[in-house]
Amino acid sequence: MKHGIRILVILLLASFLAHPSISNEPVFPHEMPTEKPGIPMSSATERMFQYPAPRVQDNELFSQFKYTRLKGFDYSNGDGTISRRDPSRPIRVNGKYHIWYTRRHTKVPPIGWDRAREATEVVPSTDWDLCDIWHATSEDGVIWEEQGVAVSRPEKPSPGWRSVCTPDILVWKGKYYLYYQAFDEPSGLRGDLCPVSVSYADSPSGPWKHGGDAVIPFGKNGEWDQNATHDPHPIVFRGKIYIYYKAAYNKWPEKRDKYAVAHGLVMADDPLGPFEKHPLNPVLNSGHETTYFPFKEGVAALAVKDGNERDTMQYSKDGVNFQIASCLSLTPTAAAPYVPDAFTNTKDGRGFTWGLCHFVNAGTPRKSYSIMARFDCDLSRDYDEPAFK
Ligand code: AAL
Repeated sequence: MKHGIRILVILLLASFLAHPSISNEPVFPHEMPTEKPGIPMSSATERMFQYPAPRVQDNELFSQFKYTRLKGFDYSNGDGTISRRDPSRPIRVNGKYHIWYTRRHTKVPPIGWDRAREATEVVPSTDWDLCDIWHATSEDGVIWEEQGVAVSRPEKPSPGWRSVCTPDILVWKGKYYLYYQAFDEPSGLRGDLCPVSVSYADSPSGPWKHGGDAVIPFGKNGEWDQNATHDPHPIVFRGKIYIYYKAAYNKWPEKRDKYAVAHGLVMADDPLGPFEKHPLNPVLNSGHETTYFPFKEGVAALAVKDGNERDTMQYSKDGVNFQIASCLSLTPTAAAPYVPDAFTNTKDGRGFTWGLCHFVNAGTPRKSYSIMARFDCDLSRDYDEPAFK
């Protein structure tokens, strides 16, 4: 018995001496300090000081997302011949929300990018092949009324004759500008290596006038955006038009195993250009689509799908140097939030509580199509109620 007690005492003493946390060093304060304290810290604790304040658990750039099915859109019983995807951010004009989106209505569903060579003028390769840009309105963001085509494919060989898709909206000096991808070949061949066109109108209901092609120019040979500028996403920041865009490099067809995405920034004083590329491009290293919004004095970005930093919210004071602000899950794909101050040149961005997104492959592999949905969240500084109770 005595022998046992002696062994216990020796063991306790040994563990006390070996344990580095039992020391006279100050421990980390109970309240998260605003300044980094000069005490030894673990990597995880040290990293907390790289996040924008407040650094507590209730990070205002964190949210969960709740999804709601939209009403008012017909999908031809899900036979894959009608698809809606890549919605623009909703804007509110005269008491109604307006959106624009990629709409495909073909006699047959897409045959797949790997069979793109078999695509014809009526047979689509991918979901966004042979599409036009449509317009819908809503009073509550859930029940939508499809208004008809806003920008249709121009005559061959004008840019976009094969497909126009993936629009987003800018409101600038009382006029409306739609930026979108313009395909000259089926997606899956060299069609995806396409630039951005612009159309403009005096009213959200159009008519839309063609305003230019290749407004976000490709990079020089060897540059990351040398053959695609996709997903144009305009905001007004520091008095200028900032358009964030994506380039998917090594996209189809040759080097799918080396596929990567990044986002760049172009800036202009005139919505029709010329747009100047930011010298630090690319500014985001992840995210299949683009979602940027004014937040506080800077810009926040949602990186969803694709890349090492997928499913993160990022923040930058200058719209250029982004850092991870939070990690998210079940994020909205192709997120298009309703951001009331997206175009007001705010210096105190408020965020958002809802928006639209899309779900791809809503049908079976042979009857593939996409649907749009609504998401709700609490990424607004003016909204204290959590979206989930
Ligand atoms: C979308 C967008 C672009 C791509 C394709 C259609 O979600 O990223 O528009 O080209 O997928």
